Amino acid sequence: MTRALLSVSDKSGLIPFAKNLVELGYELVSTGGTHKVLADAGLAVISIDEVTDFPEMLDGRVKTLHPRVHAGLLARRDLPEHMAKLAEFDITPIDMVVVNLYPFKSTIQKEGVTEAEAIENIDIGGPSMLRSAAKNFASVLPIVDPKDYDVVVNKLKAGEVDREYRKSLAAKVFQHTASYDALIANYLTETSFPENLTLPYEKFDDMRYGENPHQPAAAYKTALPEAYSVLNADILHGKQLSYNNIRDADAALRIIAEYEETTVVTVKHMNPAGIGQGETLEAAWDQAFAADDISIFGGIVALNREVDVVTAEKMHAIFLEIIIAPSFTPEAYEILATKKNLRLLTLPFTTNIPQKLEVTSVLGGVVVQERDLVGESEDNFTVVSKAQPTKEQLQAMIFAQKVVKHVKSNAIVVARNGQTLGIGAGQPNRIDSVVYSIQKAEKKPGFDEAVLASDAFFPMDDSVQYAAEHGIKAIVEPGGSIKDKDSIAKADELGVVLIFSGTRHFKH
Ligand code: 93A
Repeated sequence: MTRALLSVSDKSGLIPFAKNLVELGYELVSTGGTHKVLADAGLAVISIDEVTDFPEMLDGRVKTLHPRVHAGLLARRDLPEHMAKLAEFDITPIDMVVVNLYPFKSTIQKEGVTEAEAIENIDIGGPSMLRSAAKNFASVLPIVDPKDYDVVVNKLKAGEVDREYRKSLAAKVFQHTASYDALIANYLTETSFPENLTLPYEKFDDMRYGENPHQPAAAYKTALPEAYSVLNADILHGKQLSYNNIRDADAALRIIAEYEETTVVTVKHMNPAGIGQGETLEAAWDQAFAADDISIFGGIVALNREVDVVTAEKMHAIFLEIIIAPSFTPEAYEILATKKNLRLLTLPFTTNIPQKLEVTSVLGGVVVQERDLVGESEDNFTVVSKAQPTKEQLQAMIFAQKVVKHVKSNAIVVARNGQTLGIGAGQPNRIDSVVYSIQKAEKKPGFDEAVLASDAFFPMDDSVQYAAEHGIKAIVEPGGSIKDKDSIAKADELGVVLIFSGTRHFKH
């Protein structure tokens, strides 16, 4: 007779599955709680203590950790010595293990959970059985996911469970136990950068493709979800998000989290295209759109207030990929949803992004660092020029500093308070970004109020010179170059304000 051992915390789908197993000729063995559910459903089920000849003990910490269980799982059916050993000790082989684990994840997500409670929810016996069964997948079926019950039953009814499928079940077990252990390791780990990086991620979605159509791709979300994440947004309308969509929307969410004020952010290729603020959302949109009315096409828009009809009508007039906001009024939604492919996403916004590790791939490894969450404040500014800033210039500098940290280096942002006017991104030398951003900005109304922010120091005085000669009256940069004094002298010579922020914001 074939034997299945069932020991599950998540009892969904258990009874119909067990009934099918009985019909297929399986004898059922089970642990305390699972045994009760099966027996109450009228199924014949052997209790685990009858198999081990030992009672469950230590508050259930030891129920299945026994050679009668593990030898029954691990014996190689193709080796006569193994089978003889089972016979010698009167051990019945176990042909299927159905186990899902103590709910460690949901336990640590509970408000106010104690360490003792978390530790009690570390499953030891369950992963052990799963691993034994998975190692012996040639002969034993390891089932960790209730979603697999039906497929298993269908395959058994058809008479054969092919090796490929068995192997996939085993792989799933080791993925699952590895991820489970990773969560435990992270919960217990107090250092930022442990000996082994254990990052539990769960499939969010398979993508049609990655950055380009010839690159297969998928998205994963952290096993402990982050509330403020594009992977946690509700997709109200439109087709599946693409790989590039997810990254661009993420960039937009990071930028808009800088601002309490009513703000609209547009993003292209992970750089801000335009950012605008206003008394109303419509006014903020007008500013963001005017900031760069070309790049916005096919872009991603994030807005930090409920989208109203007037703003929706204006956005409806142009081609956009994604609009993400805390909410849409029903009328605004109706207008925007007439476009089949436009994605409308909602997410509760925050200005408080938690400090976590950021992971970036390199060939042969990853580099990890904490997020750049340094707040921008006048308190950190040092005026190094003779010319003193006005209050408006200081406000514009704070606004621009919050943008520049999200622009690919070398990053230059020309802005007035509440509106970007020109953004120079990703140039391998700083002066090119300076030239580009000013050329974009100088045609715009409001340029006379413009300040310039740089993500890193000026290696020589050419940036200050170009900016001052082209109408910029105030500049903020981190400072720290050995040639700072040249830039300061140039600022004084040309009568512009130069401020050192003290904080570099490279983004490579
Ligand atoms: O405390 S344990 O680590 N010790 C064990 O020997 C053991 N065996 C199974 N937890 C153990 N289990 C787990 O019990 C299973 O992984 C499953 O999650 C749970 C099922 O218990 P019950 O059948 O009593 O509801």
